[in-house]
Amino acid sequence: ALLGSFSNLLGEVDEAGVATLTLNRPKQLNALNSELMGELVAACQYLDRKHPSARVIIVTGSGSKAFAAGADIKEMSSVTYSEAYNKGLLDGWETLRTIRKPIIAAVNGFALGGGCELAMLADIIIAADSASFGQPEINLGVLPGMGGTQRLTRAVGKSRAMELVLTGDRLSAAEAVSLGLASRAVPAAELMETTQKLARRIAAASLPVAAKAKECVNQAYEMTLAEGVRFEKREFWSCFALADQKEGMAAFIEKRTPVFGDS
Ligand code: CO8
Repeated sequence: ALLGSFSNLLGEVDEAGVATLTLNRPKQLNALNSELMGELVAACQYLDRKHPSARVIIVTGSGSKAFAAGADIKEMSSVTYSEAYNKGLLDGWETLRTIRKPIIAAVNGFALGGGCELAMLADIIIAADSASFGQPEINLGVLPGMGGTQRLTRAVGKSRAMELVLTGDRLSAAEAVSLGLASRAVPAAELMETTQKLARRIAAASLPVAAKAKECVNQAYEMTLAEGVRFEKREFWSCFALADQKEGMAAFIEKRTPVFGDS
């Protein structure tokens, strides 16, 4: 079913609970203006907390050329420091961190600047072989401002991140996979099918357990190992408060497919 009406976004949810949000400014290579940010964040919040059946969110770009070629340079070009600071220019993107359902970025073409940072805000990146990742902000007289200096460094290590951020050079899909930035690269024509297949597998899990597992993995970037392991242990123990734990283990023992009720 179609999801709302947006100016910069297409949204739908299928029977399996897989929501697809498509950045829809193809003529501007899906450049991320503030209106698009507002719509994407609101759509994700709605899918996360209020939609009756959405279980996994796919974010992709319309057209074959770009996932997103960055924040909208035309919108930003005349912004002053005080406006950026006082209005919190583009800081709404961090709200995506509060989304509990898994988010998969299906990267078709350019994922540059804010586009690369948006992909890294997702939980899993699947890249079309046409994908190209980079942080070209240095060439515009700015630096990555949507988490790029932090998430790229955690994804590919300091030396490579430093090179990418200081030169604006791009990574191919194959390089992104070999560095661990993306989990796989697939032929462009198979990108959505592969991503939907993965999303449907994730959608079959117990929703609260998938959300807990996602939160635990993300805590690996926030905590020391000792704190992270303690966090994980408590979340693991808390699974035993769910009927889905009983169902999952009973189904294994009875050699059948589990039917999770999300409770
Ligand atoms: N913003 C606005 N418009 C864009 C953008 C963009 N980021 N990227 C492309 N467009 C527009 C172009 O202006 C052009 O429009 P028009 O036809 O009206 O001239 C149209 O999209 C097509 O683009 P091109 O003609 O340039 O297409 P090419 O195939 O020749 O080139 C490229 C494709 C290489 C992707 C090229 O468009 C490009 O270099 N784009 C800019 C990439 C970039 O520098 N991105 C970083 C932006 S800065 C950023 O993201 C900062 C994020 C942090 C901010 C957060 C603050 C908190």
